[in-house]
Amino acid sequence: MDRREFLRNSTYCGLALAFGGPLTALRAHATTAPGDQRWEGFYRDEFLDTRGDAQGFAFHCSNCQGNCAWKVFAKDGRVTREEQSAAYPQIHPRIPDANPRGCNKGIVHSREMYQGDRLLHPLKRVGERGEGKWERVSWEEALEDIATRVVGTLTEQGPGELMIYAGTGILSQGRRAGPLRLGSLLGAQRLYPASAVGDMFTGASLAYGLANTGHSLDAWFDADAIFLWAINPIVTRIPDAHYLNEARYNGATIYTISPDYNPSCKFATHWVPIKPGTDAYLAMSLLHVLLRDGHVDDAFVREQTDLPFLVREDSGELLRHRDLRARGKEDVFYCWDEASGKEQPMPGTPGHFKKTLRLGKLRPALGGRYEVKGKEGELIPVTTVFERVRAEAANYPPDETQAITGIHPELVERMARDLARSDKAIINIGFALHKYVSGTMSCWAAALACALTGHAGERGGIDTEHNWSLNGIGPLSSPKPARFASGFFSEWLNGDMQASMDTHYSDEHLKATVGYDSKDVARQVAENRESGKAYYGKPKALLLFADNMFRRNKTEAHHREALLSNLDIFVDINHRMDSTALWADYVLPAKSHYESWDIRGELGYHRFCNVTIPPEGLKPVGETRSEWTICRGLSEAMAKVAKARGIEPIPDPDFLVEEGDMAAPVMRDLQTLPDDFTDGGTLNNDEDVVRWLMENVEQIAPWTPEDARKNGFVILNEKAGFTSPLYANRPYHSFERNVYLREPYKTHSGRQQFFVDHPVFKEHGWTVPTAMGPLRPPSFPLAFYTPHTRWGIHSQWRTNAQLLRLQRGEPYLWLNPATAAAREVGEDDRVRVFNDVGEFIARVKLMPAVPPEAVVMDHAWEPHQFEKRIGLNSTVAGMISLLELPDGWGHLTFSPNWDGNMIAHESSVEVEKA
Ligand SMILES: Nc1nc2c(c(=O)[nH]1)N[C@H]1C(S)=C(S)[C@@H](COP(=O)(O)OP(=O)(O)OC[C@H]3O[C@@H](n4cnc5c(=O)[nH]c(N)nc54)[C@H](O)[C@@H]3O)O[C@H]1N2
Ligand SMILES: Nc1nc2c(c(=O)[nH]1)N[C@H]1C(S)=C(S)[C@@H](COP(=O)(O)OP(=O)(O)OC[C@H]3O[C@@H](n4cnc5c(=O)[nH]c(N)nc54)[C@H](O)[C@@H]3O)O[C@H]1N2
Ligand code: SF4
Ligand SMILES: [Mo]
Repeated sequence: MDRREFLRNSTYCGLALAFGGPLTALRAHATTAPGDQRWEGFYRDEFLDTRGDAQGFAFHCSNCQGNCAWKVFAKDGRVTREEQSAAYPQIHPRIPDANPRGCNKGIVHSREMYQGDRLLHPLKRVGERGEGKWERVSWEEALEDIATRVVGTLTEQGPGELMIYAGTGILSQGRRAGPLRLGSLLGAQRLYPASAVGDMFTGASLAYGLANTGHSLDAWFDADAIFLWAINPIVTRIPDAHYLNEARYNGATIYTISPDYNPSCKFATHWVPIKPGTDAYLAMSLLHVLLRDGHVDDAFVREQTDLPFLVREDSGELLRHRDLRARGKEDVFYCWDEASGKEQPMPGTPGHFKKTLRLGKLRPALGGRYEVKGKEGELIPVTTVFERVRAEAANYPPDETQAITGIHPELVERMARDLARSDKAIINIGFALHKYVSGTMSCWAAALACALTGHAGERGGIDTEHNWSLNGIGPLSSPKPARFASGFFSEWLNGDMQASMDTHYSDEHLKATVGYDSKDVARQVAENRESGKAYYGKPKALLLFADNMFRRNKTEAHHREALLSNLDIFVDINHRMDSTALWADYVLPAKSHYESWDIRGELGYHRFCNVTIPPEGLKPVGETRSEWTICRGLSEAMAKVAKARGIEPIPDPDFLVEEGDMAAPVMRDLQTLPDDFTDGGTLNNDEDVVRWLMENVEQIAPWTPEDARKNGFVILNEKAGFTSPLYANRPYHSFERNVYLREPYKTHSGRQQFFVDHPVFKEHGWTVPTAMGPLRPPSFPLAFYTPHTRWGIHSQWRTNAQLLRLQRGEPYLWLNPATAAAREVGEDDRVRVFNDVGEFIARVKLMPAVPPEAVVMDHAWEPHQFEKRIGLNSTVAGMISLLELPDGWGHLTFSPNWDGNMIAHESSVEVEKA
């Protein structure tokens, strides 16, 4: 509702007219004398009017980790406002509560719902793809045509040619279940979203066998030291950022490590102004100081890590049982036991009969060189992982890495000291770190720094992205096996990304900065295609839900063309016309955040599981339908086609099920699809789905939808923690089961792992954490990186008029005044940003806070907000890291905890006046 509309509709109207028209009325109020209460009346009336006649609850199911409960008000079936719910209980009198939660973006959704780019009706493309010519069609017509074509793909080409991908626009458990379930019944490809977008924490995967690990954010409050490493919580974790201020007030020392003075820096005690992409050098220098000064928590390291494991000096590999015994095991590893003066198998390794980290009488040596007798009686020289780590870290004294990182040695010493002497220290690894090739190493080294200083459990440690464990969802989202595919790897191949990598990065430069070249990448990619990371080929049919694939990917247009050229049919399901929907054959209008039942409990920054319950009597916006309803409609339309054509169940031999003593292929039965989808008519709508989840996910027990009606949320129980219990009255810390109960970690060694002897790691000298990068080529002078924006969750809310007014209304980038002056560019000038893979045009905002060697731009303007509709990813060359490709070595085997990233921040650019 705009101002005029508001004035027309509101009860204030009569009063305004009495003053001689709305404007006069406002002016009269603006000049009221002190003590005049009429302004208050104005707002009270607005409040009353927009609080409407019905109230529900909602959260935003976008890729925002906030997960905030809102009250949503509606009048005459139309949402009129949202208010932050402030009902979360305090878990302990000494810990600040999680209220009120919310942000500038969430609160505009009531307007965004009705704004101009909202999709209202099914649309069918009538011009060329991307031409923007559409015809409005009925749901029946759209579903029938889509069903006919998808059934054609399935019967003629097989189930693997269909991709049903649910992107990051619906990351809740309710709304996401529709596309997942349909895809699973049909055997469609399903990309792993975390790696498709570049949000994998492979450094944490290496160390813990877990990518997402950490704390609930109230755990910041009583930390002694907090290291914000390539993360900007003031902007990207808005509703929890208060815990940082409160921690500071409570005595914490806070470091921010970032090239720009980002908004979180002013809440820190120290800013560590690192040069872009050089973090692995800083991390190695931290290790250098810790080891040099003996800051080693001896007991912790011996028991909880692989640092005492023996390494063969001849082969450079871990000493294994099979080295000592004929037919010995692959996964039993050894230490040098000081008590018995010989090698001993470490308990808790996967192949050891003792499934505990408890050392008993063992006293594993951390250092030294020894000899052990091999299976043929030969003497094998061995040393420890600890020695290897110490030797590697010795190469990175802070006064030498300063030339690369720009960080003064005294600051590094201070960081190391603060980490070592803190009772509780947390290193938050931001999502920006693994968008550099060195991110894996930086994070792995930071994990090692936490291990050396004993930071785990209640003493803190690494925090990447923390999620809760929700069991029991499988039968809903994956009743049959689907083609779960590596996200980054599929995007790499589907988008033909190697082409722009080869253009932008020369092999000599690659070798010099990261030690491998494009041939090494191509070879590993080919090897993985044969045997490793799950990849199912370019799809022929794509049903894309809530994903802006053609915006988020690197070399936008090249990726798009490579994928589109192979597609017989592309259907986009979104609540608004985004840059990807623009290229679809069909666009189907979805409901958005406030409009259907939903539930979200997996985000681990707080313990509350939010539930969306739309206000009573809410009218659909246009002809929008929920994802569940759309998928049910598709299943019905497909069954109709299958019946008409007499299509029998299609065998899918990629997946086998037991049938008596035999293995039989899974059958994809199109005729029974609607019944299978609704589970015999019990899961008809979103409310049914939410009820099912509340009844079947044990972490949500004992709550019911009726409980959620009180405040829009329920509270997860103790079982929600992956690696620790979630205590009712304490912040969550990870790895308590390992640290206190001595349960093995989910790694190859059963311990925190800092030595990997996969052949690729060995060949490139990566067996222990080391430094590499930065990779950006010198052919263009400026680094280009794109932190996440305050004004949207990626492209969501990015076109909202209110928010655009707060940020110049059109795409702009930040330039250091010196960088701008050298190019005779001034404030608000239009500039061309270019390199050898693309170019785009944007305005300049002069910003002393960004480093002179970089162009920094808020991530996720829509390409169609730029001139010529070319967005910022046009200048980002494709790049994947060889470190993230190896597959099939212990815990480094494709799974949600081992996949890779599309590298976003290693391209370089030049800027000139447009
Ligand atoms: N408001 C808002 N919140 C969001 C999102 C959003 O779009 N908007 N998106 C969500 C999602 S999906 C994600 S992935 C996260 C991302 O949020 P964050 O984890 O905070 O990551 P970024 O914003 O990409 O970058 C954080 C900071 O990294 C720093 N940085 C850049 N390059 C380097 C470097 O080379 N070294 C170091 N040490 N620091 C560097 C920059 O100062 C930047 O501000 O935010 C989530 N939250
Ligand atoms: N250069 C560069 N590239 C990057 C990054 C970077 O930092 N730099 N960051 C990367 C990261 S971390 C991420 S997470 C990705 C994010 O990139 P994308 O995954 O493309 O995220 P969005 O642009 O938010 O797209 C989500 C879509 O979901 C839609 N949507 C929202 N709610 C609903 C709903 O309820 N129903 C339906 N059907 N649709 C809905 C939204 O309208 C939006 O179009 O970008 C990646 N790309
Ligand atoms: S966008 Fe995220 S932080 Fe903002 S209100 Fe919604 S859930 Fe909360
Ligand atoms: Mo992300």
